[in-house]
Amino acid sequence: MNIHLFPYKLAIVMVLSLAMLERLALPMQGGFAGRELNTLFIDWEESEQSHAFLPLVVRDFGGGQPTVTETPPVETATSTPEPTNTPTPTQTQTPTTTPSKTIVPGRWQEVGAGSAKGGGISQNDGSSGLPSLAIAPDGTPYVAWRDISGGDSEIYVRKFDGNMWVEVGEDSASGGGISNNGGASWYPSLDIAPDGTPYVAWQDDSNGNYEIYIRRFDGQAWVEVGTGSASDGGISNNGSASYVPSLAIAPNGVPYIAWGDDSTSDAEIFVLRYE
Ligand SMILES: [Ca+2]
Ligand SMILES: [Ca+2]
Ligand SMILES: [Ca+2]
Repeated sequence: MNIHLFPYKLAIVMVLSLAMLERLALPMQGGFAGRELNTLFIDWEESEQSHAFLPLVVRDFGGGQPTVTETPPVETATSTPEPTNTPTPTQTQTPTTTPSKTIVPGRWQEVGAGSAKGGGISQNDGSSGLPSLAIAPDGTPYVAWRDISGGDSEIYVRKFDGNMWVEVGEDSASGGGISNNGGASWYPSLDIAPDGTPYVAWQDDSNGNYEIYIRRFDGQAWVEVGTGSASDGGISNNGSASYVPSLAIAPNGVPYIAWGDDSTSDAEIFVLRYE
């Protein structure tokens, strides 16, 4: 406890803590109101808290009721350090590549722009139809179809290179295509061997009746699979109509072909494989 002597007559300006003000206000108002004082004794306890927030107190004890004016607390105990280093924003990097198209899972998506609208992947003026699709071991999709853009019906092939549908060898999807003959070439069936080699079988009437033809792409051109597999009697080689082949290649690379054949009056299913 400390005791301080202050010779004031009209007003006392003190810096006190809010706690001390409360302690002093009541006894001073009750004991000294209306009296002139030359001396005022004020007691308070020193504490760290009393210096933390110091209200300004003006009190008049000269002849009337004391008045009290208080200003908002001012924090004086600590100072806020000024930041020494203001971080400088780094240069914003502008993307240089166009974001890829957003893929929404659970929906059928185009395989390359326009693969399922407008000119599709055939992109020609002739009638295009009867597609057959297979996926290579590396994921590359191949499509074969029948097309009359070359004047008579031919077999065309394209594959998707990850960006667009391209020909597989020269003119595989223009002119005479991979059939390239004067007969009606129809109903292609496409499959991919385990080594990535595409094979296409189809029915063709270049021999005067429909036969089953087949070619494979050797990396340079579409070549026959065995002598005469895509000319004359083909692999069916009979006088009856042989049509709508179904091609599949075994895991060991052996191609199998089934087709319908009018060898009897009620038609039959034939199968061959190449070894
Ligand atoms: Ca077309
Ligand atoms: Ca043809
Ligand atoms: Ca035939």
